[in-house]
Amino acid sequence: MSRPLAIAAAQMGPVVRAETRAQVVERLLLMLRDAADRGAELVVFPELALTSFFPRWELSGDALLTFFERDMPSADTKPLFDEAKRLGVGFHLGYAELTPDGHRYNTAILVERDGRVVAKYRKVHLPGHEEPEAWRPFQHLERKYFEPGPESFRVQRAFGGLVGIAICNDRRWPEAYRVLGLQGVEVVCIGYNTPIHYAPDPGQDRLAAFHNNLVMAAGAYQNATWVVGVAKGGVEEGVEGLSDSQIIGPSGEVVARSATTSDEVVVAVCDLDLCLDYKRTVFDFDRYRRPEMYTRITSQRGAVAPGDADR
Ligand code: ING
Repeated sequence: MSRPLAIAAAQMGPVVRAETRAQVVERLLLMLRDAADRGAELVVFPELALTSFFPRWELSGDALLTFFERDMPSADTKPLFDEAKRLGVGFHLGYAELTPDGHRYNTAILVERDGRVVAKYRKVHLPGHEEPEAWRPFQHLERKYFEPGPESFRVQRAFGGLVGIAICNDRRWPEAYRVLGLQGVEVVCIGYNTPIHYAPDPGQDRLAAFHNNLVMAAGAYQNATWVVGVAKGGVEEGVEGLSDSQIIGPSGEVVARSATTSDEVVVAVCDLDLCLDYKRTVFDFDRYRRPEMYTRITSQRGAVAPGDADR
C-alpha cells in the first residue's frame, strides 16, 4: 500500500523591513502557483513568513505591533487563502499573532485544501533573551516579543494523514517530535528563521547547517515521521540566515533540499505509509518503549545530579 502526499517546501529569501504584507503575499502566491503546477497538495511556508524577522531589533509600541497580524486571513492575506482554495492546495503559514485580548504569539496555521484552518500552533520553545543586550551584533528578542505557546504539540488528521506543527527552535528539542510521535504523527511542518551567527557561542556558527539537518533528521527517524523544514534565509537586513530547507523521510534521509538562499520551491512525493514501515518495526512504541524507566533516574539513590559531573 502507499499513501502519496505531494509536499512543497516553499523557502523564502530575505524579507526587508519596508516590504508590505501585500508585496510578501505576492511572493507567496508565486510560490503557491509554482508548487501547485508541480503537483503539490500541501505547501509549507516558513516561520514569521509575512515580515522581516523583527526580533533582531529593539522595538516597542506600534513599531513592534506593526509586525503582528490581528486577523488571519486579513485583507492582505486573503488572496493567499482564496488562491490556495481555487487551486485545491493546502498550506502551512507562520506569522506573528496578536490576539483580540492582547496576547502575542509566534504562530503557525495549517490550512486544508478546502480553505479551512484545521490547526493553529503557538511556539512553545522561545530562544534568545528577554531584554536588549548591547553586546550583541543583532538582538534575538523572541522572549520579549512573544509569550510561550499555552498548548502542547498536537497532531491533526489532515491531507490523508496525521500532521503536526513545530516552529523553528522547537526543532532542536527532541520532546517536540516525541510528543507528536506519541500521537502517531506522519508529517511535521517546521518553519524557521535561523541566524547563522549564534552570539552566545560563535563557535557554533560553522555547524549551523549540520545542526539543522541533525535535529530534523533525528526527529524524523526516531518518531517515524516525515519532517518538512522550511527556511526564511539569506542575508536579511544585514543578518545572514540559514536556508537549507529540506524534506526528510521517516528513514532520516533527505529526499529534497533547497539549493539557493532565495525564494525557492522544492517538491517531493511523500509516501505516508513509509512511516508505518518504521512505526510497526524499529519504533513500535507500544512494544519497545519503557516509559516507566524514563523517570526512575530522578528517584534512584546516589543518582548523579546535574553538576555532579565536575566534582
Ligand atoms: N531561531 C533560531 C533557531 O532555533 C537559534 C535560534 C539559532 C538557537 C542558533 C540556537 C542556535 O533556529 C529561532 N527563530 O528559533
